[in-house]
Amino acid sequence: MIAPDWFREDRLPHIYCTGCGNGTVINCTLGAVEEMGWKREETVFVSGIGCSSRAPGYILTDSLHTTHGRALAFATGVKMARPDLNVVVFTGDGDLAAIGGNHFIHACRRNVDMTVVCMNNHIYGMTGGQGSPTTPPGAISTTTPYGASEPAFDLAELAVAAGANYVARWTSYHVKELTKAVAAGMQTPGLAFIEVRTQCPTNYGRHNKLRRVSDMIEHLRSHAMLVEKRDRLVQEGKPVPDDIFTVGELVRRNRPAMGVKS
Ligand SMILES: Cc1ncc(C[n+]2csc(CCOP(=O)(O)OP(=O)(O)O)c2C)c(N)n1
Repeated sequence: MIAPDWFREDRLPHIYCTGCGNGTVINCTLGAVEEMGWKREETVFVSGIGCSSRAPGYILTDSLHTTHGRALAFATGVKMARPDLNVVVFTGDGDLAAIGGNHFIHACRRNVDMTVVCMNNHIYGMTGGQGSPTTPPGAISTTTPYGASEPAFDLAELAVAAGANYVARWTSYHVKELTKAVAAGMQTPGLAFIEVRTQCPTNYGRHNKLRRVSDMIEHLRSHAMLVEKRDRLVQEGKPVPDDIFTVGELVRRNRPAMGVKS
């Protein structure tokens, strides 16, 4: 536990399964909050619905646990009414990119001053493992028993294209890099989007030949490629393996933003 002062101990036991990556992501985010020196009464956590969206319930600040897909709409309202507050959103790949997809692109376009941390476990975890917009082609889920046939969204690239001022991607294996990235996002005025690829051993790993938690984390580690390395391979005309995803900082820029503290 990285930030005991921010932890709502009376909410234990938590709902997460053994081996879930969400606790790691919460810890890294709170580590970044501590690095920022934010005060609890000036910070609000907002979420939608899902296992990932239960995270604000374990944090000792005011928070909004809203409706499925609408976290960014509620968070935008908070920021417009009270630009002096620090707003952090926890969301899942289903919450953010399926039912909440439009809120996602428009919050990035508006560049609302908030930090969005998406726990991307490639599945609808809470409801039993249905496929989501980030389920990799070929992956088994309860709605894709023969393997997903659709291409997956790249959430970080989507945020870059839609206009967010800061975008990074890491995994639950890269705890130091992740903490730094969340802090960098918090420091950047405008919308900061941090995608975290994380493990859902119960509803994803068991069905995809990654039965042990350590198998899932090793899979994340070994398939992550630094964005600079990918760019170098492309520049040198060398092949980029199909099964990797990029990690690192994808963008840090200064587009006009909404709701920035004066
Ligand atoms: C309007 C609405 N539709 C569907 C649901 C059911 N539902 C609850 S959580 C969830 C999926 C959550 O998936 P994700 O956001 O990826 O979070 P995870 O549980 O994987 O962390 C769904 C479909 C709901 N609560 N409300």
